[in-house]
Amino acid sequence: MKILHTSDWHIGKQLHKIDLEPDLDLFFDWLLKTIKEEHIDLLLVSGDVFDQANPSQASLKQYYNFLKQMINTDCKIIITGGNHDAPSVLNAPKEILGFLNIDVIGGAPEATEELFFKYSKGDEEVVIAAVPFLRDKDIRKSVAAETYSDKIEQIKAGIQSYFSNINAHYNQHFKGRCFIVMGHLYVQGAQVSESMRDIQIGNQAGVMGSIFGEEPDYVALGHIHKPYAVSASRNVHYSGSPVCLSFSEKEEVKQVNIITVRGKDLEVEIVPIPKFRNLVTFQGSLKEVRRQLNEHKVNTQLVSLAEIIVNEPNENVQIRRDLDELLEAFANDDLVIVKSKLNFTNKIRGASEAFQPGISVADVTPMEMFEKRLELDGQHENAEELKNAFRQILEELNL
Ligand SMILES: [Mn+2]
Repeated sequence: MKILHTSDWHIGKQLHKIDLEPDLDLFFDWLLKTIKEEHIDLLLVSGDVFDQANPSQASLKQYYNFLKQMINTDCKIIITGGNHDAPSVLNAPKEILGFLNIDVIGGAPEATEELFFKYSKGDEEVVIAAVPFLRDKDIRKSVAAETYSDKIEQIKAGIQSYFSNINAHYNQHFKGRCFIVMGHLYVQGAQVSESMRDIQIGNQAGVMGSIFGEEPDYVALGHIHKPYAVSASRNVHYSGSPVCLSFSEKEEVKQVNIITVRGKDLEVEIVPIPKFRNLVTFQGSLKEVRRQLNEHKVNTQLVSLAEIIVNEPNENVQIRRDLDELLEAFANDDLVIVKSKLNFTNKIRGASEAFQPGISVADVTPMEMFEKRLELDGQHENAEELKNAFRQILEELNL
């Protein structure tokens, strides 16, 4: 039996106002081809199907268009919800998708057994625990946490006991069979990228890889966009996102994982996804950046997206004007500039660093803005607490 693990599609994602729909269209074409050629029996999607809790009609269309094409294959699908997904949105078509061999777990169900699926092909049988992103209410007892760090400890303990219950259920009903656990969470050790939320950058609710216990033969994780083996020997893997979702991911080779199951023996194969688009950063003086822009040639199916960082020694109005002019006039079939930044390395003494002209609000995360605001206030005794409280608000607002 062959299983393909992917996650973090983020359908509907825009990178600095550029829609990544064509990138995902190319990925879905490639995925369908791979599923057919490799004779994949089961597709696992470990959360963050959509980028937004309320996906646009175009995003829903792209999702159903992919599922529709999958119906013509022999491959079954299990989809779980991530922190970006609204459980109700994923679950809405659950009943009808179930008839089409597509199982959906949008959010944590009441009963553990609802997470369990059994698939067999010939003599092979696998048991899947399709754990979605676990929300506060799923894992935390209704005791009020005194401080942010208490809350984080409660969340970690809650996640741990949730996965212990999953293993207990497996031991009780399926012991001895090949066992795959899905999850959408931050496991410590993984690297986070720009496109992740501040709460994950805080790293505070990260759990250890050991929470999955001895039982699973493979753990199919989502949430971290960089492909990453938490433990290669214990088969705990992040497949990563299929396309680059931020400039910090531009060097990554994206992948899907194909797992071949023979009894209790598993073989994991890392399959690279072709690059459909390059994200490039051009950095240097305005003159150097201009040269790099003109020299860039596209070598992928989709036009490259560029961020440019101009570093000039001294504050100079003319440079600012020249850069604005360049951005306005730049037109190229190979490249679109989506982000630009102008730095003067010799700062004027006393000038506020927090709100330099040339930095767009769009380039600053809410957390960075808050931190800068704190800095402007000067010394704050409880700065860390304030930051944690702000992080908590962001998390609760799902920003
Ligand atoms: Mn996520």
